[in-house]
Amino acid sequence: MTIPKSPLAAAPAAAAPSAGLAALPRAQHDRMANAIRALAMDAVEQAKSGHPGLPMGAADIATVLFTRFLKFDPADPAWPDRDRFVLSAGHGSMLIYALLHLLGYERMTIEEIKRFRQLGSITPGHPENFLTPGLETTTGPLGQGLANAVGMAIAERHLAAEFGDLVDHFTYVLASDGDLMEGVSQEATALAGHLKLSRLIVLFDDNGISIDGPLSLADSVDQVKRFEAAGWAACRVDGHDPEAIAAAIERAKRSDCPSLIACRTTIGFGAPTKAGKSSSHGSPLGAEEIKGAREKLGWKEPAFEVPADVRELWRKAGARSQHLHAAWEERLNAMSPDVRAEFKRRVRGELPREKLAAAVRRVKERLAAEPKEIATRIASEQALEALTAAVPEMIGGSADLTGSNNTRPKGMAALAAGHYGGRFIHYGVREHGMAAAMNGMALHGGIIPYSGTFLVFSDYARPAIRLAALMGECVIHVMTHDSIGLGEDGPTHQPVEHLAALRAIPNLLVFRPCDVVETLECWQLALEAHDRPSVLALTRQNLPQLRLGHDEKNRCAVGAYEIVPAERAAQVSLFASGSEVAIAVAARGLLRERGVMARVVSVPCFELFAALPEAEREDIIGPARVRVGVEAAVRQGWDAIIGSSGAFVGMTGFGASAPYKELYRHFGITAEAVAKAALTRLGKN
Ligand SMILES: Cc1ncc(C[n+]2csc(CCOP(=O)(O)OP(=O)(O)O)c2C)c(N)n1
Ligand SMILES: [Mg+2]
Repeated sequence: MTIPKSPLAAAPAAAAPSAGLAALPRAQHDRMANAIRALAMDAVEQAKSGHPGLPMGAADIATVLFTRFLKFDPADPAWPDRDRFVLSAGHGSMLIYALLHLLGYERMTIEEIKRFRQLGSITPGHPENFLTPGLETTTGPLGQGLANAVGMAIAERHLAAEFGDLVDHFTYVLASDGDLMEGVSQEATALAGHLKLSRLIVLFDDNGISIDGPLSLADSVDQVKRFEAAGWAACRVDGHDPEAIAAAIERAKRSDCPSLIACRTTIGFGAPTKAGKSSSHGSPLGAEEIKGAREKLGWKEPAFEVPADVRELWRKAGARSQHLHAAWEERLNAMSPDVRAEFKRRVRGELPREKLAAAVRRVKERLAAEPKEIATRIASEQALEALTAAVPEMIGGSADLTGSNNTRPKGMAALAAGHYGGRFIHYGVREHGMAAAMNGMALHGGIIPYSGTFLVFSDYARPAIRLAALMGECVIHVMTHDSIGLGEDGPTHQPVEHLAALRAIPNLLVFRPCDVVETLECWQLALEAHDRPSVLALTRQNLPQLRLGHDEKNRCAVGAYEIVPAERAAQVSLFASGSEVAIAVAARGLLRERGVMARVVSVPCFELFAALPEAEREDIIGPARVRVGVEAAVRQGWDAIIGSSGAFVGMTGFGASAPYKELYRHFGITAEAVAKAALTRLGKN
């Protein structure tokens, strides 16, 4: 096969592999790679579904990487300083399952390989890191893994700036054509090039095939030029030539920028009639084809059997980094007790609880003494000043809306190329790449990433937010300008369905605080939710402080609570979130004038409320006959609180461009409208 030359491909290869990375005799390499191919063919065949093409095509790349470069220890998959390997092309899951099995990861038994894609196995269709020890992330939606890896590489540099050589590893990615076609790859790799993440190495499975057929049907990008334009080192190699792959990785490791190695491969390598064709991408090869492949590859063993010599070679590869692990433990033990304790705390993902509680208390006391009428985005900035000082693992950022999202507290230095100790990331206008990179930072460990954009653009970040929820990662999205209350920017910028859409994502916490105190409380809850992502929906416009006096308790923790009681037995319960709580409070006053007793319940978080035992929920909802919900958004989701017979004051379509007070009047989200809705239900209108 002729490999097109790029300028960088012509650069001299490393004279010799670095110490301890000895090349394998070619025959040994081939047998090791063929073990991956055979396990992949057999598992897919047994499952009657799956993707044999990628594992068979990329087996040589993986064999070189895992036997000569990757630093890892199967005995401790969570070793903090392991190199990260991300299989971004998650459909090729059998590649990583075969590797974990062959390398000696205890739980990846041959039985698990035989149960590929079955309920309860640790070998699901696409890799799920929360099921399978040894997986760094959950992949399948193309492009996400690559963008996660960018976040991992950021985390590595940041923690290295703080903890020195306790954090000193590479992040490798195996990406497919599909990964590179997805838009998120552009956002993430542009950021990686800009930040000069030289420890990020992407091995591109450049097989020229995707599901529909040859890539030429839909794509003609020169990926090497594309990555070079983004500040990467990029080259092409023959992806079935172990020495060429090794030399390219050696070069990449020495580069002062991130590297792309386009490895030209044949999908389904070894399959007699399906190799090089999309037919090997995503279905079992069939008994005949597998028989032919075994002959072609010289693999004589029956299904699922790995000969002892090959098993031995793989086990040796698995044990390769044990001395590096031991040396790392020694370095950790040589650290001062304070640094060691702090490092371990961060890695465990354990908050500095006392410092955090003290910070929250201080701000609450200040707000009790001096109430503030400010936008919740400003309240968030003020909360962040205290919280980021108490919680050093918080790394902030914004997708080019820093001044609007208020996510950069005073004095927080930028994290930039060569200045990785900074704690604020200018992500650029890249919401999707930002959210996916944040997932990678959280997955890396030692960091709680938070960021900012407008709530309406949560759609641009949604695929990554969904995966954070699936994986159970603590990432926090500050999303400001959360309703028509943003005013003049108009309906393109005014979210109406976004709260409902975000609340529909399982395991995601969506907070919409009503004032400065609730904002602080919601921040605290988001930080404490160590296994869930959060969105904080915040206002552009000022809101009165409704929570007056000092209250030690985090009232938002139950998701909904009575913020203003009725004077006597309530006939009406008014439920509202965020900026509409003040409207509900005003409506309560109007109803009082009409002799109707109403209470107001603030609902800062549907999910926490829904998690309460039924009796507690009933108690908060209360016995009042009439229930009215108020939120400047669509009704969807509110029936769980107000019932299908409840009244709802909100939006039924898109917003409009005008000063916000006018918009609230125009769309009828006013105290008068709320009072009227209640009176109508009481038959008093
Ligand atoms: C976001 C997203 N869109 C679509 C898919 C469905 N899908 C799985 S693999 C694939 C493309 C296959 O081509 P390639 O990435 O080159 O992988 P190869 O066939 O070479 O292994 C597609 C469209 C997906 N997994 N993720
Ligand atoms: Mg492909």
